[in-house]
Amino acid sequence: MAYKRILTVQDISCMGQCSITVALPILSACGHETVILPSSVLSTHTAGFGAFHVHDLTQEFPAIIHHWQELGVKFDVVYTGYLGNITHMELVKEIFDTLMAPDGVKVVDPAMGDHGKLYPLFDMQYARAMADLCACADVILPNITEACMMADAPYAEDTTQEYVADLLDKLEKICPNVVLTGVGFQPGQTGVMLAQNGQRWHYAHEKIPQIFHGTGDVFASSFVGAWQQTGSMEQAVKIAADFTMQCIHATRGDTDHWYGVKFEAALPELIKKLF
Ligand code: PXL
Repeated sequence: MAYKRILTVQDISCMGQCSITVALPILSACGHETVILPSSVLSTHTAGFGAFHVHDLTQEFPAIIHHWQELGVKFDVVYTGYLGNITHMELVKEIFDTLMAPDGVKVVDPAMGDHGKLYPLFDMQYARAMADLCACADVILPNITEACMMADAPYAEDTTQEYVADLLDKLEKICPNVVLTGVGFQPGQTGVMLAQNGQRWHYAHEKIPQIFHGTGDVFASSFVGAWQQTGSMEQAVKIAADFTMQCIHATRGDTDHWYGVKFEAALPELIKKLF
C-alpha cells in the first residue's frame, strides 16, 4: 500500500460538503496522510446559501510556509482547489518551488467556475492567473467552463469530438497532463477525457440532468487519492468517476440535500476498489 504525504490547499466551507471538508476524508480513505492549508474560511460555499461570510487567510500563508520550510517538510503531492485570490496562487508557486519531495507531483484543480460562468468573487483576471498556475502543474483537472476560460475558447453545453480535441490541443500547451471533466458525446452521456503526455482516452458515464454541488471536489480528491494509490491515471479516472456517480445516486431524490453530495456512504466502495 502506498502512503503519500499530500498537501491540499483550498478553502474551508464550514457547511456545504465541498473543498477541504470532502478532500480530507476522501484522501484519508485512499490511505494517505493529508496536510491542509486553508485558503479561507466561509460560513458556507458560495453557490446558493445566500449572504455567506468569508474570512480570507492569505496573511497566514507566509508564516505557515516558513515553518514548514524550517522543518524541512516535503510533500509527495501538492493538490490545490478553490483558492480565492491571485496572491494565494503566488504563494502556491512558492510551495511548488520549496516544499516538493524529489519525485513530488503538483496537481491543480482550477475550481473557479461551472456551467459557463465563473463563481461569484472571480473575474477574468483571476482566470488568467489560474492559467499561469496551471502552467506550473504536472496535472490539471478543469471542467469545460474552466478549460474555456483558460484557453480563451468559446463555451458550449454540448461537446463534439472536434470541439474537445481543439480544447485539449490548447490545454496541452498549458500542462502536459489534463483531466477534463464534463465531456460527453451523446445525449444522456458525460464523462472524463484524459490527455496524458500526448495520449488521449475517454471514460464515458451516465449524465444525470441535475446540478450537484461539490462533485468537482469529490472527483478531484478521489482522482488524486486513487492515482497515488494505484500509480495509474487511467485507473484513477475510472475509480473517481464511478465514486462520484455513486455519491450522486446516494443524494438524488433527497431534495433537502441540494447543496452537496452524500459522499460518506460511498466511501466503503472507494476503499474496496483500492485495497
Ligand atoms: O466546489 C467548489 C467550491 C469550493 N469552495 C467554495 C465554493 C465552491 C463552488 O461554488 O463556493 C467556497
